[in-house]
Amino acid sequence: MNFMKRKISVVGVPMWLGQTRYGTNLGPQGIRCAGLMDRLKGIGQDVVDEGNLSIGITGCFRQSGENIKNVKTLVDSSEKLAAKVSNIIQEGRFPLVLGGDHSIAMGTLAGVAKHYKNIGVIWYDAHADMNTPETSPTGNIHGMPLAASMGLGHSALTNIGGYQGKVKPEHIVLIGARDVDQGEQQLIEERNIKMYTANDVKRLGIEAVIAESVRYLSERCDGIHLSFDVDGIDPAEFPGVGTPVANGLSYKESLQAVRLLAAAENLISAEFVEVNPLLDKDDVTARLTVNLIGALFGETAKSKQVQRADRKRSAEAI
Ligand code: 4U7
Ligand code: MN
Ligand code: MN
Ligand code: MN
Repeated sequence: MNFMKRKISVVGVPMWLGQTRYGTNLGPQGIRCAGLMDRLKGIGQDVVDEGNLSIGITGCFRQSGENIKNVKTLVDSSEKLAAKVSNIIQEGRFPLVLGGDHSIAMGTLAGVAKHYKNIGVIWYDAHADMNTPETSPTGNIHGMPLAASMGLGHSALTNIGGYQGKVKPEHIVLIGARDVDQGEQQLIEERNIKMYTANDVKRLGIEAVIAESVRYLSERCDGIHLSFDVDGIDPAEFPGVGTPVANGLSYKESLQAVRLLAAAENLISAEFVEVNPLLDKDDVTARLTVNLIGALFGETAKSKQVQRADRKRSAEAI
């Protein structure tokens, strides 16, 4: 399988206030410590680690009178991330954003959408993340980023980046959904949003789902963003997540999904979110996430073997 050589800039976003469980802020370091940079360099990608975004979380929860938590912190950090992502694209590089909880997608998309009029989004997730303060059962912003990016919900969120409507409903594909709230379901139906539930994937096969998704988005969009929430994968295999939902996609299916996306010339940006090292078991979620990211950028089982042999040789040389 061919893969794209890209100039990748990694940026970590140590955010956890989009939900209530401390630990997703440690996601970027967890993923790095599981070997991300060496793996991407090992397959010959030009990759730079730009470090973590400094988002200055000072307090804990802030709940206003509305059903939405920590708005100000989230808006400030999303503005920073939007500017960072926009700069990376300006420099001709590919933004690879490491979360952090999924609220960070508002910032990523605000940055990417400055450069692309019609971004296509693959939202790989157990959830639809299309709540608004009116529909949200929790008030947690990590359940709202896709609605906000479509221009729906709290005005502080929809205006991130200084403009509204980063993504059009017909340019979204949900993959792996299996815990969709009532208001979200209504929105999906009203706006005719394309969705492959976890059951659809089992029925159709992941190859067909990715092929159809890429075809659908390529016909309509000028680039594809991958927003990969690791809770899309079954919690038996990916335990290090804050909102686990049973009957998920398998790791094997997910690896196949990103392998297929590695060949997509119109993939313009990606984020991997919701890894919580404090809830993980023996770092398995972080380590397998690195496998997924490696595969998205062209790593194959064979290239991993070659790297292991290289490492062994250089260890012996010392
Ligand atoms: B994630 C939830 F109610 N829908 O809005 C909500 F079930 O980024 C969960 O996908 C959201 O992990 C999960 O709080 C957000 C809940
Ligand atoms: Mn999510
Ligand atoms: Mn989720
Ligand atoms: Mn839920």
